[in-house]
Parts: sequence; structure tokens; C-alpha cells
Amino acid sequence: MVSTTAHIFFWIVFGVFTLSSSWFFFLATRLPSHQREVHYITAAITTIAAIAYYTMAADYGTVPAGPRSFYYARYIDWTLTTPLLLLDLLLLAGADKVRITWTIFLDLIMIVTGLFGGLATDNYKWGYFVFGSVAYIGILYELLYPVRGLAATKSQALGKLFDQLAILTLVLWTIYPVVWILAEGTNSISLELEVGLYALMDMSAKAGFGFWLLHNRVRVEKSVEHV
Ligand code: RET
Repeated sequence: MVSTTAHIFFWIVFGVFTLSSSWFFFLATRLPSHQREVHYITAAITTIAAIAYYTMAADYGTVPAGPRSFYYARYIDWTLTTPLLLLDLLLLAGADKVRITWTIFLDLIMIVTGLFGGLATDNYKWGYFVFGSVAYIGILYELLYPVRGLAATKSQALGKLFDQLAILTLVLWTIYPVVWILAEGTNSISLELEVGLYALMDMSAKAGFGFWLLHNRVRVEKSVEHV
């Protein structure tokens, strides 16, 4: 059982994700169906997160791991949603199937090793952390070099939107392994602080990212010939 504070966080975030999913689906209906792809992906991301937060608010999706409770529900959420977040960025830049597959493969390695590391109660957890971090560096390389370069060739406006979203992603995503070290890794912050930090990061990385992307995308893609 976690504290009331943690429960309040879970329910607030559930509400935020439910409202943002509804808004993203609504925005999709205002577009011709062939332009809805990114809207549906983004709405799926926040819908999955809403269900994960509902699960945690209901006190499910957690197991004891050593000295603290471990929320494996996050990792099921992230296994589904982080590939979709990357897909949003990769499609925006016009990446090909090989690059999409490779980047998502790295992402799955990162999340699944984080899950195993979080469940491990001895120092083997740090081996998993290293595997996950290597995969993460691979993702950052892909986004900041080849994919960014591709986005810049499409149009100036698209290159700029990609840069904004990639910076947001880089900054927010890098906080996750830091919180992981403090919470799952070394048990040096309280469960409430862990829940609060992940909640703020999840809302920014999914709902904040989604708003930014969807409210700019149609305008920006008009500047690219093929749309
Ligand atoms: C772990 C531990 C292993 C090493 C690394 C990690 C990175 C996790 C990240 C998670 C991002 C989650 C997002 C959720 C969306 O709401 C798995 C913590 C590098 C980057 C964006």
C-alpha cells in the first residue's frame, strides 16, 4: 500500500492522460483520414498511459523488490509507448523501415533491461542498467544525427519542429535513468518522490510532447511538397 500522496498523484495523472487522449482523438476527427496517422499514434500513447496510471492508482501493477515496491506497470506502459513516441519522431522525419526497426529495437532493449534491473535485488541490476544505457546512447545517436539530418532535408519548418521535439525528448528521457538510479537502483529517494517525479516526466514526455507535435504538425507538413 502506498501513501495517500502517491494515490493523489496517480489519479491526477490518470485524469490528465484521459483528457489529453480525448483531445487528440478529437483533433484527429477534424482531419481527412489519410492525415490522421500521427494523431492516432499520439492518442494511443496517452490512452495506454491513462490505463497504466489507473492500474497504479488502484494499487495494482506493483511487486516488492528488495526494500521497496517496484511498479512493473510502468515498464509495460513504456514497452508500448516509448516505441510509439519514437515512431512519431521517425515518421515526422520521414525515416525508412530499416531505421524505424533499428531504433525501436534499441528502445525495447532499453526498457526491458530497465525492467529486469528493477526486479533484480543484487548487484546484477547494474549490468542491466549498463545494457539499457548503451541502447539509450544508440537511440540518441540515431535521433540527433541520421534522423535529424533527414528531417532537415524536408523543409526548414519541419527541421525546426523536429529539433524542438528531439531536444524535449533528449532532456526528458535523460532524467529517467537518473531517477532509476535514485529509486530502483539505490533506494535513496522515497516512493512518493519517485512516483511524483515519474508522473511529471510522463506527463511532459507524452501529453506535452503530443500537444506540441499535433498542434504544429499540419502547418509544418504543408511546407513539405508531398503532403
Ligand atoms: C531505464 C533504466 C536502464 C537505462 C535507461 C533507462 C531509460 C529509460 C527511459 C525511459 C523513458 C520513458 C518515457 C516514458 C514516457 O512517458 C529503463 C530507466 C537509459 C529513457 C519517455
